[in-house]
Amino acid sequence: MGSAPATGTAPQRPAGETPFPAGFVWGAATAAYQVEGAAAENGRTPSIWDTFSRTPGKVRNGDTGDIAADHYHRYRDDVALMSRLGLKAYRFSVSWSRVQPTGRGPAVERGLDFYRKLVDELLEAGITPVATLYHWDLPQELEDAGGWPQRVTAERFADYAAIMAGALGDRVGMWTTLNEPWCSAFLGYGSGVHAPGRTEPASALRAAHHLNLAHGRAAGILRDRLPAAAQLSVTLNLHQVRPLTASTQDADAARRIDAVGNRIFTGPMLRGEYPGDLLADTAHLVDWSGLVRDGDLAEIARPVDVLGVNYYTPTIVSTPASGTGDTRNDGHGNSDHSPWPGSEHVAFHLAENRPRTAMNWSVDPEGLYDLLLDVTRDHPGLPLMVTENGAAFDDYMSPEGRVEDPERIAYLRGHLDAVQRAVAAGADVRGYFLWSLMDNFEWAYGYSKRFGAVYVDYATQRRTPKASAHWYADVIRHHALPPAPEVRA
Ligand code: IFM
Repeated sequence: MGSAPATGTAPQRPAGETPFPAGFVWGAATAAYQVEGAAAENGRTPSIWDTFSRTPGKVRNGDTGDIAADHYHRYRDDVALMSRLGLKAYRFSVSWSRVQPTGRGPAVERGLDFYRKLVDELLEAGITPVATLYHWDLPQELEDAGGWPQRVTAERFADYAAIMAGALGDRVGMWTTLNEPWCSAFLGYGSGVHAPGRTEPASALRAAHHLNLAHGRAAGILRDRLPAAAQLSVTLNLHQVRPLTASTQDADAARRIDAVGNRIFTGPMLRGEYPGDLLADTAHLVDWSGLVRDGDLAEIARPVDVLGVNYYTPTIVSTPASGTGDTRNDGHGNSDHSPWPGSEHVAFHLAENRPRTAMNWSVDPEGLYDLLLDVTRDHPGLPLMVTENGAAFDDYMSPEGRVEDPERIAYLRGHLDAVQRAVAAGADVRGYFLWSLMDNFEWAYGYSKRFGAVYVDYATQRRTPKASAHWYADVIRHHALPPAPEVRA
C-alpha cells in the first residue's frame, strides 16, 4: 500500500486521554506452532514447520516448536492470565495437522477437543475467541504431495475449513481463513527462509494463487455453515511501501513491491482481479491464464466482513542505482534468493534516525497510520482490524523478578495513537490485537526474539507479565490511551 514518499503527515492528537470508539476490541494474538508445543501428542502429525525446524541450519540455535510455550497443556492458566490482564479477545490459530493429521481424511476428536476446551475456557472468562485456520503450518504430507504450488492443496484446505466449522461453529463468532499468505508463499517458496524452504520463484507465485483460492473456498464454506452473525476475515501483512526518493525509478520500485507484496492478495480478494501490472511483471515466470481457472476469481472475491491488517514497520524501496539499499535483505531474513519474484532487483532500506527493534525493524507508527488510510482509500467502507502489531526487544528478568520494557510501551503507545488518529481521519478500525500475548517461537529466529507482553522463562515455563502487559491492561481498562509522559529537556 502507498506509493508516495509519506511520513509524518498526520494531524497530532492533543495531549490527554482520548477514548477509542465504542465496541473497539482489545486483544492479543498467538499462533499454534509458536506457542502450543505438544508436537506429537494425541495424534498430531508433523507440519512443514516441524520438518523445517529439525533441518540443521534453518532455525537459530536449532530451536523447534516441540515444546514452545507449552500452551497446549497450560491453556487454562494462560486464559486466567488473559483474564487478569482484562483482554477482551484472544486470537489463536488452529494446527491443521493436530485436527486432521496428514491434512486429509477424517478429523481426530482428541485434536479438536483441545480447541473446544480452549474456546470454552475463553468464553467462560468472557474473552471472545478469534480463530485463524492457517498460520503457516501446512501438514507435511500435503507438502510432500506438492504443497501450496499445487491446486489440490486449496481443495484440502476447504475440507479442513468444513471440519473446523463443524467443530467450533457453535462457539466461535470470528474467523480468519489465512494469516499473512504473503509469508506462506514468498518466504516459504521464494526466499526459503520459512518452511518448507523452497527457492522457486514460479512456485511462490503459484502458491500465492492457491492460497487466494483456499481463502475463497474456505470463506464460502464458513459462510454456508456458520451462523449468519459469524464474522469472516483474512489477515494480510500489507507492506506499507515507500519509495526512497521522488524519482520515477523509485516510484516504479514501490509499485512493483506493492503489486507482489499487497495487491496480489487484495486485488483478487477485494476486487476480483489480479492487477495488470503484477501479471506483466511476472509473465516470464508464470502462465497466469493457465493458473487462474474460470470461476477462481469469483470464489476468491467472496466478501469478507473485516480485513485483518498486520503491521510492524514500513518497507522503503529503491532501484539499486539510487542508493545504498540491499536487494537481499528486506527485513524478512537473509537469503540468496529473493521473495519478490519478478522484482528481484529492487533494493530495500532502513529508515535512519529511528529506533529499531530487536528484529532490526524501524519503529514507525506513521506507517500504520498511512497504511490504514491507504486501505480505506483503496477499499472505501471496508472494516479493518489490526490483527497483529508489536515488537521484539531483548527483554530480561531483573533479580527482583520484573521485566521492564519501556521500549515496547513506547512502541505500543505510538502505534495505538496512530490507530486512533486513523480512526479520526475516517478508517473504520474495529479492534487491535497485540503481537504477542507471550514470548514464543519466532520462526527462523527460534526463541531468540521475544515479542510477548508476557515473559516466558522457557526452562520453567513460568509466565511473568512485563511492564508493557500492565500498561496495556490499563489502556484496556480505560478504553483510552493514558496521557504521554512528559519529556524532560
Ligand atoms: O511472529 C510473527 C507472526 O507469526 C506473524 N506476523 C509477524 C510476527 C513477528 O514476526
